[in-house]
Amino acid sequence: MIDLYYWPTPNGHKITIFLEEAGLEYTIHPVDISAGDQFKPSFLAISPNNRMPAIIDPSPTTGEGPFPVFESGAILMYLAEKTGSFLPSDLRGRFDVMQWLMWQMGGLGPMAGQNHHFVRYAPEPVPYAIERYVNETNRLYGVLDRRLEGRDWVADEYSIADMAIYPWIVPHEAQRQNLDDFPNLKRWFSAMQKRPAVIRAYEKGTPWSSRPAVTEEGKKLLFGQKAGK
Ligand SMILES: N[C@@H](CCC(=O)N[C@@H](CS)C(=O)NCC(=O)O)C(=O)O
Repeated sequence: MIDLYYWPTPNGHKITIFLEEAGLEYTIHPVDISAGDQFKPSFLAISPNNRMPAIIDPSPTTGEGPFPVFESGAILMYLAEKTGSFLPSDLRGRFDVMQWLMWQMGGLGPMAGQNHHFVRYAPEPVPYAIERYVNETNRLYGVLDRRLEGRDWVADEYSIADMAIYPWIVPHEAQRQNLDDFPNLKRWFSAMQKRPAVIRAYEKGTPWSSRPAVTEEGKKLLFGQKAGK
């Protein structure tokens, strides 16, 4: 039984998608990032970057006691290795997936994250920042659209790359992107939306996702962080 430290945000959804796809049993421990749960010492012991998601695998295949993992990309890689699924074992296939996972972790996630910040949460409009991150999100959508031309999934088979990318495309309207401009991406998005495991994963978040993602109090906690807190 995997312990999942989770809040229903794009990075959180990646992991419930994997767990549902793989049929692994898991317990959700909500980490209300608007209420400051991510700063609790018990959580920092698992995730020193005070970010969710994180997991603890109580029974890793090495058998050396519970194993904690933070960073959603690392969690996906860990779970893929543990289960032998959604990550090819041959070198080319493996790194075809890994490069798109890294593209999401280093590109789409951070850029769309800044897009969300300046479009939705900044206390006053900063036109330069909005244009910069909406444009960069648009460029990345274009890269993904070209990759998906003539293929069903981001790599040859459905993989952890699809699982990592999808939750960052779900808020495309809020990111000021129009999927009609990206026909291959739109087709892939629709196929992802229909997967039963993806539907179940999003349903798992509903007890918490009906609340506002970030409250006014939460904004102070989330957007004023410095070293030493
Ligand atoms: N690179 C990290 C990013 C995780 C992340 O940014 N999580 C956000 C929610 S999506 C969070 O926990 N924020 C809490 C905070 O900013 O204190 C990952 O992919 O796991």
